[in-house]
Amino acid sequence: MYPPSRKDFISLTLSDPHSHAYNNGKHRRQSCWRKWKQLSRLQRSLILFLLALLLILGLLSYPSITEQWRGLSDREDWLELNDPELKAAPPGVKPVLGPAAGDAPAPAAGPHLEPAVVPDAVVAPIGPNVPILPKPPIKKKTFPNRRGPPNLQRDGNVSDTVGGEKQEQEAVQEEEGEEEGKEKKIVSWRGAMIEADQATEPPPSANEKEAAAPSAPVNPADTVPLEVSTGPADRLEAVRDAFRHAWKGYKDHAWGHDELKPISKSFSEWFGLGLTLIDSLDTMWIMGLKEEFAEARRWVEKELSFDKNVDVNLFETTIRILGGLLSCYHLSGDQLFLEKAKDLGSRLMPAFKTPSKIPFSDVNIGKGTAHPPRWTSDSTLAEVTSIQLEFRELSRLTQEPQYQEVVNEVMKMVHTLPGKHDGLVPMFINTNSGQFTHKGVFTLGARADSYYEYLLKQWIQGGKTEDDLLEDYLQAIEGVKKHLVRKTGPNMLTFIGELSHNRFNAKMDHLVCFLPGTLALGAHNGLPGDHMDLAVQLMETCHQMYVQMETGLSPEIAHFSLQSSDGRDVVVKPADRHNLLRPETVESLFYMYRFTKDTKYRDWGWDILQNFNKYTKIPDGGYTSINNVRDPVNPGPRDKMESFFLGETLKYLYLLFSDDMKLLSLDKYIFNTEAHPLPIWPSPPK
Ligand code: DMJ
Repeated sequence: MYPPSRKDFISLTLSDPHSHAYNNGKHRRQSCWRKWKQLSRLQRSLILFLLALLLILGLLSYPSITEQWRGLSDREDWLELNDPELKAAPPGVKPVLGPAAGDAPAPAAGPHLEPAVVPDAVVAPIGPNVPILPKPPIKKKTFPNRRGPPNLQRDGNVSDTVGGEKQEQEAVQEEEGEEEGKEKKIVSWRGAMIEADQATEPPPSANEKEAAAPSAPVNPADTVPLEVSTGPADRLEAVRDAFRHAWKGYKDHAWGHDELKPISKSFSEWFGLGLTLIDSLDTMWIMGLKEEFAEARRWVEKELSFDKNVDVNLFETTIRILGGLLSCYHLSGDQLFLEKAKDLGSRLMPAFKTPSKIPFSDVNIGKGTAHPPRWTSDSTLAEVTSIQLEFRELSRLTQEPQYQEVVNEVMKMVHTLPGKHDGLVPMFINTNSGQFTHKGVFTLGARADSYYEYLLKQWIQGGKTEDDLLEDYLQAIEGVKKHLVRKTGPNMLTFIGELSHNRFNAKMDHLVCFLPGTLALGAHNGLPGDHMDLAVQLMETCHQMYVQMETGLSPEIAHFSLQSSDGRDVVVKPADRHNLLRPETVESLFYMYRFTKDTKYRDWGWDILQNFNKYTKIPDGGYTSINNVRDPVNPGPRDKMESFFLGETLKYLYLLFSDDMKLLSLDKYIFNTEAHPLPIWPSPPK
């Protein structure tokens, strides 16, 4: 519910409509002064206040202008630091940079904490094997929690922004430094930038048209020079190296904290629970990084405490921490992880104490209280329907039914709820009424994605016996095919768009690239063959989202051209050009390779890894999100390494290159939405 709009106002008359027109300047000045003196004190103060505000706004906009200029000079710096000849290189062509130096295993020295110090400039060592990243963007504002309020959509396509939500949206835009993004409303959610305008089939802008060359799907070799293809063993070792490098940054500068800021060599906290460390544990186990695993385990044993007065997000904590702990317990058999999982699980339970039994988004794990976000009593649909694998498993392991009961109740409610559209679900659900809200917008991207994923995976987890889950999944995929699947005009690439109040929007989040993998997993488990056909087509599209970019890395959001005259298939809006090191495409590549053995999927994954190494690797340790996948010269490092880069992206790459098909067999394990493997149950749920 929103507060009623305020009706009180102050009327201010700045000119007298009946006054004469003046043609004498002095007279005009005197008259202005007289009028000024006639104003009440309140009116004068108000005018002065407005003038001061305008001045401040003017001053604030100054840095963004200078920053544009600075961006250009950064580009020059980069070129000068390297080879002058490079200046002549055509756009999009970047020198091949080999693996960075300093890839050695993490040093034996113990972890240490460092205060957050942001250097003015990052000067990378110069050498043939060291990628040089440009200076980090200068942040104008910092935000305590970038996973801000959701973008509520009412009455059509434009999101309503209320009070603090609007301020936060604007500030997020400022933080991203994407001046062009201001033309639309965007918010951050689970790290994603989400566009408010949901229902257009936008023709490319004049500039985009100009830039778009009519093309067949791009061959990666045409856009980004790649190293000579290597065998599976080398590739496995390359992923291990990448992990060690990421871990080194985390260990050196963020040990025990949530996320590494690799450029400023500091860290950021989200929940204060060592998020990256826990998210990474099973990856280390799988990669055989024993020393690293042992050291991290010691931290879990000695330092990790959930008895903390801290608000955590139920969904993120469940998929990353609870899922990570449960997975480690299964892989290592170490009771410590189960004990920690039990402790956390019980502390998350207050989230379910709501009038509708639809859980609140946030829980204070120390106080045992829960609440919705400040701006709404809604929960996000994907969040309340993507915690089931973990809670159900916790019940099975502990023989305590309450965990499984609360999450099964949510699924039961959603199963029967009105407001679905051929199996597609709205993005929000109210914690008081238990009804869908903001109906009419349907996406497979942010806020709905893992609902679909968990329908299938719960069905598989429970031994394929829970018919409601299968029914909902099959219906949803039919809904996807009917309403959301389209082909691009230029090269007939199949993509998944969005539906907003019956209008189709040719927009696809990178998050949607989980779908090829999920469809393939369904087909592998006996679901219709056309699911696999769709998976193959979508996998190609997700691949194209990478190779059609100058860095060979996908943007956060792609728009697709529907007209054959449009030239390019994939169009990226300025505000969507960032890459957060997300896993969805490599996740799907892993499934596709396991089920088809087509080596092209491995090659595509290999290209992605190399491009992460070229454009996101920080010489001293760690990888960073970047601002612009279309600018290989200045990709714009963001100074943040998401925990899912270690928990998911590198793990799926490793599994993609591994020849050991028994390593986490997909007939024995299902991966939660954060890539933490959990066993498929030997017997159906009670
Ligand atoms: C992860 O936390 C999970 O994969 C989630 O389901 C979606 N977003 C991120 C990765 O992109």
